[in-house]
Amino acid sequence: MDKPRLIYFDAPVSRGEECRLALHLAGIEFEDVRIKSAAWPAMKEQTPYGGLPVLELPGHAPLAHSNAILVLIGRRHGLHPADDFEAARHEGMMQHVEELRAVVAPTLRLGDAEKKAAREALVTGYLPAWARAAERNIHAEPFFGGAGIQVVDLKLHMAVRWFIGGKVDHIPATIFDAYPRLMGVHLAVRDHEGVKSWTART
Ligand SMILES: N[C@@H](CCC(=O)N[C@@H](CS)C(=O)NCC(=O)O)C(=O)O
Repeated sequence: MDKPRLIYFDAPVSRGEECRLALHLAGIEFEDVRIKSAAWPAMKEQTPYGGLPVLELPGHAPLAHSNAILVLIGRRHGLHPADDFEAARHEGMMQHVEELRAVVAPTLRLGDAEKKAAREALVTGYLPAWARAAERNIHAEPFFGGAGIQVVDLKLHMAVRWFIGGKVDHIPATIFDAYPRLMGVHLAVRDHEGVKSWTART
């Protein structure tokens, strides 16, 4: 291996896409390894924790868990705060996004009727509570930490984009409309030139 490899499923979404974006914004040339779903079961136990993404860096063991990957890239390439308290605050928000995914992911596997009930409950309960907590922890603009884009912003962007695309059944695309700071971060990332240049090539 002579350059970093980022291994994820063959889709521009979620934990994998936020890591690809971080590598791209960091200016790192990397091998974008995309795994077809059919190949995954045989690979699963070969990964550190049984999930993707995995980042392979020359001379190191494979690294898993999206937040660990993002923080490493961010620290090395100016996309994560140097101040340790501010860094921890960013990591808290990144964990907040992971908790959202952990709550919503099980509904992906439900049958139609159960999925509808579970998602409607999320719309009235968990999702607004999640967004309110995100909103009260965003103190700057346009990005979470102020003027510069950082890895936490990529994570917030991917989470918001997932829901407002209108493709998550039973969850209205307007779900985060009432949260201007959260939406502001999402829009600032969407419109960032480096992000657009990645999106344009995939
Ligand atoms: N905590 C891990 C979660 C990894 C994870 O669950 N990834 C999903 C894709 S986003 C996955 O690998 N799903 C397939 C599986 O669990 O078998 C992270 O942040 O990367």
